[in-house]
Amino acid sequence: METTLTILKPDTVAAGNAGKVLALLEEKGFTIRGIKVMHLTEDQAKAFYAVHKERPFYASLVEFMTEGPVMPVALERDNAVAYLREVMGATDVSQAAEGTVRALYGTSIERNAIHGSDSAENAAIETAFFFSTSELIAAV
Ligand code: 3AN
Repeated sequence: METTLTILKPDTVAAGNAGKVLALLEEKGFTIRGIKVMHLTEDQAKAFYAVHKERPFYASLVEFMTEGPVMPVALERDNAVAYLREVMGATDVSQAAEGTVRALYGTSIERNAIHGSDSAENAAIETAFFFSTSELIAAV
């Protein structure tokens, strides 16, 4: 079993799609180890996406991620990191495969509904960014 970190982004929460996305993830075999709803501060959003700080879309991304509440979720499943990337779909919604979260609920390359860790190493870092050990159900 592996743990990965997703964030239901402000567009998903504001549109009332959080429950539908969580249901889809559960149908795909993910179980929830930790979940919260929070409104990211600018500093938190900047820190979370620090890897992108030189990119032209960084300021806009930080603004988007702080425009309303998000839901960070720690998810467990066999092959969780790679499989979540598959279930999420491509970054650019217009390229996302049918049935993926981004194809269903995203609206642009930026407002793309959901975040998912891109490696096991980042999954551990990103899970720890949002959850202390006591806030996570023990891994299987
Ligand atoms: P992914 O979320 O698919 O791993 P990343 O890590 O390259 O994609 O990008 C992080 C976030 O930055 C994306 N989820 C999206 O919201 C935003 N983003 C990525 N590329 C662009 C872009 N070209 N223009 C605007 N926003 C972007």
